[in-house]
Amino acid sequence: MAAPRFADAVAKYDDARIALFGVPYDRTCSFRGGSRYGPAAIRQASYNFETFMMDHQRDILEVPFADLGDTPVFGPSADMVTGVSKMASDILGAGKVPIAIGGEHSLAPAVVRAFPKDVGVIGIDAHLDFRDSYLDDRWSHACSARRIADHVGVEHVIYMGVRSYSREEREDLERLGLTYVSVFEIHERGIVATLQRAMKQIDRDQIYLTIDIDGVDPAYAPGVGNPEPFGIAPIQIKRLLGILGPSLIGLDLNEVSPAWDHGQTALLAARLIREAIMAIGEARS
Ligand SMILES: [Mn+2]
Repeated sequence: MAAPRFADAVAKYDDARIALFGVPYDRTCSFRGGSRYGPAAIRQASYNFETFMMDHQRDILEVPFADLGDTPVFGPSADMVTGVSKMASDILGAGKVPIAIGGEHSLAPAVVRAFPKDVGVIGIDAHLDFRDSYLDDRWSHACSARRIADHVGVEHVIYMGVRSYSREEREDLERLGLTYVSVFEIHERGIVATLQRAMKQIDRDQIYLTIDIDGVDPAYAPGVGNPEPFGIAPIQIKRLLGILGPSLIGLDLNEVSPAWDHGQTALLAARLIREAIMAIGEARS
């Protein structure tokens, strides 16, 4: 069954300021699979919400955005990266902000590669994703931060909400100079102070955001491939989006895995995408 387009994505492409697209790809997943069904579940969940957004006192229809549907199905991860980069490049070339809906986290470096190298990248993730390769695949979802760092430089990417990495990743981050914000620091100091530290650290005016929904606590977002306790709360990501709005040049939201969900993870993902659309729209109105 074909998924409907994302709710309120009624703008014609030429008129849209933001363009959504789905990446139903999960072939590098090593634990709980199924994020290829994420885009459809998120689109369906998006119909839960009012077009008028009380907290913004605005209607989301004031921000023209389009849904381009899903990318084709890809086999090898390198093919996915090429296809997704091309899609994002076309959207950027048309002067629009891309929002990619996953699918697994391997799509994030593919989108980032469509941008110039002088952008900064903030990630939300339970995991550092800093392996150079995983299961013989350099484009694995376990390598997202590493491949992003290849493009923008290791000093211009920072993942927030981290509470898991391997011994090898720890050695590599120290050797190569990657920084991150642990979830424990966010719980101690709050999302605003830690985001300010992250923005100062990456020192870029234009910021791309990659949200792995497993950065959120599994109590709120159980429908993920690799759940990790002690996560951040949804309202903290809303706050982060509001602060990042004026700097946001694109984003993705990934790793929603509907088979492990009772619907709440897809709902949260849809709401966060709507929040991002409002944050981008308000910053540029
Ligand atoms: Mn993750």
